[in-house]
Amino acid sequence: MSDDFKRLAAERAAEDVKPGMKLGIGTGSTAEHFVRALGARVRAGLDVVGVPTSERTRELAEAEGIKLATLEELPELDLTIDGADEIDPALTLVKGGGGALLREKIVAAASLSMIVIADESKLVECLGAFPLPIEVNPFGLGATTKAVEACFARNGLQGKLVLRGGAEHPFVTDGGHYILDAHLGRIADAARLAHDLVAIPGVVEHGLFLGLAAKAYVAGKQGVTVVEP
Ligand code: ABF
Repeated sequence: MSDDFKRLAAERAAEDVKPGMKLGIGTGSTAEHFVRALGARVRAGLDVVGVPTSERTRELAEAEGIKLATLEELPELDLTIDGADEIDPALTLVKGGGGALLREKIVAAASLSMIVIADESKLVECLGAFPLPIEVNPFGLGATTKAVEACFARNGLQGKLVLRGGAEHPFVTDGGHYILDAHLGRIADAARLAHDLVAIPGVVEHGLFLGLAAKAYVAGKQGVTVVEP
């Protein structure tokens, strides 16, 4: 059922794409529904160009016949469509469950607007139940881990940090980094935590997206609703 909702939200977003748009194309199963819906419109004659946020999305978009470019070629985009792991009432997001948060945030920040697509399970009153992905440089992982734990303590947060994939075979992002998943449970002050995390040498990026999403199409039993801050 939730996959049907993801598809509904994605198809609603695909209706917002106008001819000539330069698009940021997200990552994850909901974004994949968007790629398929966009591909159908492209094959029906819609002329757009997209910048994918992951190698996975690039492969899928190419298979759908969507014209692609790099962010170097198109440094200013009109609209990014992407999924999320959590969406709070202010449209602050937790993203990165799919491991693509760095390119997703760079592409979203290069876009005039961002629309989030999701099923209703992603809506939360307070962020944090979903583990917060923190992308880190593999160099000095131990020191960076300790610095992130100290940052949590300063923010009054209790959280277990788990290296995604495990020490033997850690998950490696498209950018060649590792991901620490922070099981915080509740993030009361996302802005303060975001500010403190990026100050840590070794932290490349984190999955808190603040002030980037203009609105969200959220699908559930009642159909698609528009969520705006
Ligand atoms: C991606 O979509 C990630 O940032 C986020 O984790 C994921 C959501 O996954 P799904 O759409 O598969 O629920 O943008």
